[in-house]
Amino acid sequence: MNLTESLLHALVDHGARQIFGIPGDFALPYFRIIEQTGILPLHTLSHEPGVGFAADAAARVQGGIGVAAVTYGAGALNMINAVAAAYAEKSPLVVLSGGPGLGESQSGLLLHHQAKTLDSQFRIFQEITCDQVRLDDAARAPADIARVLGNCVRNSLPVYIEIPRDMVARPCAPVLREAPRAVDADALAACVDEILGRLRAARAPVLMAGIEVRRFGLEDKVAELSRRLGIPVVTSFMGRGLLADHDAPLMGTYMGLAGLPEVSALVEDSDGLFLLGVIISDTNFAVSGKHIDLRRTIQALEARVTMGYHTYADIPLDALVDGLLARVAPAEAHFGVDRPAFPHGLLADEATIAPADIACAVNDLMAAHGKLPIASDMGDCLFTAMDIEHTALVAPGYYATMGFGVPAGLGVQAATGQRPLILVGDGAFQMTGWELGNCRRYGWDPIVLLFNNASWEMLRTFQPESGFNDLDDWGFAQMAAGMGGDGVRVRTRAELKAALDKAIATRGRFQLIEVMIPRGVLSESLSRFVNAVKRLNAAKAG
Ligand code: S1T
Ligand code: MG
Repeated sequence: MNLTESLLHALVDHGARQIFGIPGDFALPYFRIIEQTGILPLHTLSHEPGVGFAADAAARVQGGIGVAAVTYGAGALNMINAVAAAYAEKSPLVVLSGGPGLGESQSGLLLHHQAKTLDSQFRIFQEITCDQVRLDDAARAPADIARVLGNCVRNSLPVYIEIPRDMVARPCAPVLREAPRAVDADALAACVDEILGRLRAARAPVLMAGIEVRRFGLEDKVAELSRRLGIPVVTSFMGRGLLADHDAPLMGTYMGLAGLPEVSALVEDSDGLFLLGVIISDTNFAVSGKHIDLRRTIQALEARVTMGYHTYADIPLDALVDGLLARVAPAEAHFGVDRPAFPHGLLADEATIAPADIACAVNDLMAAHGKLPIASDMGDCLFTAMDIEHTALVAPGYYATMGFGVPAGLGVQAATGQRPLILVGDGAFQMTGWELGNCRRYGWDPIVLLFNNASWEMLRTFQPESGFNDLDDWGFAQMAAGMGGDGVRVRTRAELKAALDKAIATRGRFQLIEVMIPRGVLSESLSRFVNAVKRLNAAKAG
């Protein structure tokens, strides 16, 4: 077995199901082995940001690790934003980069694709990954790979593996996966006892599920735990889509002043808020109507559990959930909640289209044809997703980068085989929408709802006086055919409904529905979010 084969088998062993990538001369040797061995299917895309977003989304939906394979310098450095997004949102992404061979790195010549020094790339990736290795010693490689991939899975964070191009075919032993780390049973028992004591003493306990519940594959167990505890569940903004297909007492998504008042009140009035895998970020908590005293909450994140002024260390989320389930008997009665209703029944008339109409049309579509997993970009399309029925959702809800939506949708279909619905604004589509041109090669056929308000509208809501937020009319729908899909531009609600009915009935080609939205017409969630931010800023300014 050679070093690349050993690495590929280790990736499969740690939960990889495919590789997304773009080669280069520093990467051709290891790409050749990827293609020849077929150990993992390879999907090449058109631009490295898309490679990173697709691999990230695949990791999020399949519950394993995502793999983004690139060349040295121009390739890897082109993907930094996507890897940073994966780091911020705790997605277990493995970056494979080709690199200079030992001989050439000692040639005394400056090499093409190098930035400052030959180590610059390695150092840059140290800032956005939890572990890194350069495979320049075949004897050490199996242990190094085991350590790095073990950290990727254990922390649910990106890692970086550089493969010098003169090492790819070196004989190499197989990688032995690291043994799982033991959890201190006494510490776990004390932690579980204290959590249950606090929840039982609370007048209004609430469980908030965050992204680590998905990252560590715990949705089934957390749904069961919420039923056993008999307490209402909400998701964080980033956790939207969690428990969508599970029988759990799910009230909705917490968005503070930007969200549904009944959900916000449940969280902000709780005296027993259990934050399970929730990132304490501004997008999750910045627009709270009432200040949430985090010292009175139970926070389980990054293998630590904090209550009051003390922290239990080394309590992985899966061990904590198992420990709680072991102590809470199955519920006798079914605990149901009155979940706020989502909009249905679009009026298919000649009125222009608002984001709320898109949510309504999608809810009608899913009611008639079954749920679709959603990949959303950043922009009002993501706020509109809050008015869509609970379904699997991948979105940059915290790091908030544009360009995620289309590549992420391709990653979802590659990973699950399910046809995704992609929500994307015109600004974000200008960045990575062209990855749709790769659908035909792989048989992917997403339905794409392009919110075209000819504007960076989110920015305009904060700074309406700036003319640079105006975007031109690119005519996206007309470009679909050339990329191997079908495109249609819709201006009325009747046209939107007809386009969706045709799209869902057409398989094998991506369906691009360019929805023309009058400038300044926002989703209700975004309107509430902007008003909340403005109110809070005004209050701070005194
Ligand atoms: N560049 C990247 C890669 N990500 C970003 N989030 C931004 C810039 C800043 C930014 C926003 S929202 C926004 C920009 C440029 C405009 C989005 O325009 P569009 O996709 O058309 O969506 P909509 O019209 O619904 O706003 C966030 C605040 O940082
Ligand atoms: Mg726009």
